[in-house]
Amino acid sequence: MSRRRFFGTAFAAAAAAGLAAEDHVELPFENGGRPLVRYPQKRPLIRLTSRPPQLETPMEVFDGGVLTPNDAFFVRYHLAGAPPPREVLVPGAFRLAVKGSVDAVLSLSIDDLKSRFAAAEVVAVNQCSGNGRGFFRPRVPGGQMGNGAMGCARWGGVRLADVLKAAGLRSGAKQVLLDGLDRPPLPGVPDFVKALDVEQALDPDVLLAFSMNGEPLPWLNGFPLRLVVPGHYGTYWIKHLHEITVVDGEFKGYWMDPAYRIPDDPCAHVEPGTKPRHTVPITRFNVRSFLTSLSDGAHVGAGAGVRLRGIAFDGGAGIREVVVSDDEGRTWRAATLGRDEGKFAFREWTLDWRPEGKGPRELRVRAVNRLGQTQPIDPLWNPAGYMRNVVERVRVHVS
Ligand SMILES: Nc1nc2c(c(=O)[nH]1)N[C@H]1C(S)=C(S)[C@@H](COP(=O)(O)O)O[C@H]1N2
Ligand SMILES: [Mo]
Repeated sequence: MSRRRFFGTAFAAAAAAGLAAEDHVELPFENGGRPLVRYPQKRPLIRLTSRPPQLETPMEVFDGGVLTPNDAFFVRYHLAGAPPPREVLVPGAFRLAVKGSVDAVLSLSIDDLKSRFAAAEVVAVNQCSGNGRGFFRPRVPGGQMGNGAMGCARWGGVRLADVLKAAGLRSGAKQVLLDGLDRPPLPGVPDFVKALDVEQALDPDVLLAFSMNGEPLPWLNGFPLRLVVPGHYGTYWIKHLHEITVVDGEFKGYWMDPAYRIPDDPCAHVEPGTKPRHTVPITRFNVRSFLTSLSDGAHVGAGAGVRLRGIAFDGGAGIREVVVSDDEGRTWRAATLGRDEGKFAFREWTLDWRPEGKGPRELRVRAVNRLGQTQPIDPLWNPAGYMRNVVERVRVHVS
């Protein structure tokens, strides 16, 4: 069976009946029940919606190393018709167009990208702006995700800057618009198009990626080509990228304004229940850290030592320190940081813990980046449920 047929039938089957529900998880908030569902090229993942497919990674996957396996990587789409039609899966037919305020319009196949531009690679976290939205109190509208809308991969491709230079930016060029092959299901629904300022688009860290952890991109993560904007929220990481348009003005499309905007405040927050007076487009990740080796409710033997393990990341400064508390934040101990895979990657941390006494314990983990930025003890709130980065707490039972 051809690749194309395989995807077609597998999707039809999964979509038709919500089939292949293998199990069920309860995310720790109201209405947090979710099926674990298997999609093409994916192991069973936590399904938020089926049209379009939106899948979360179970937390225990992050305990397996700093690179999230492709088959466990989360999936997020906006338009009900996504992923785009399976014609996309014919790599020979695929072309990336570069047009607008450029000297030469380009039409590039994946092979053109590979042969005409220098290879580039980055290990980087992709995280949805709404990762952890389900925990917001008061609750906010939008996909009620736990913390599984994130992942870290080794992305391979070419630099967006090199492709833009090959096209030749005209002097008035101000923004670069990025569009994927998914199309609105109805007229009037705005196409998912994002904009980067030219300076940002020319940043050598920004890639047009065709590989993920050494394999072609999975279908649901943007095959055959996606944008990778290290340190920036997933909303900019356009999947199935097929059109780059350079414009002289500021793009005002729906997905830049009013969508994906945060309060214009250093911590992107407002008083719970209120609206921000001014907003700006969301950009970089704030600092986050997680304990991955123990889940809420886990039992730990008294007297025995246990090695705690987890991950931390930020928007590209890099992680300086991770500290852990087992006494409601009165005292903190520094964890040992694992191998540095680069400033955009998950950073592993470990700490040997010997709990004293028996009974319930709460473990808290907090990271500090190289700019001295850290995580709030109490959650910050904004009406879109973006950028959650509170110090996470895991309750365990020592017995
Ligand atoms: N074409 C396309 N690209 C897209 C989106 C989309 O809806 N369509 N969603 C974006 C959002 S909001 C996120 S969080 C990331 C998620 O990437 P992933 O599905 O590979 O995990 O894709 C981004 N790229
Ligand atoms: Mo997102």
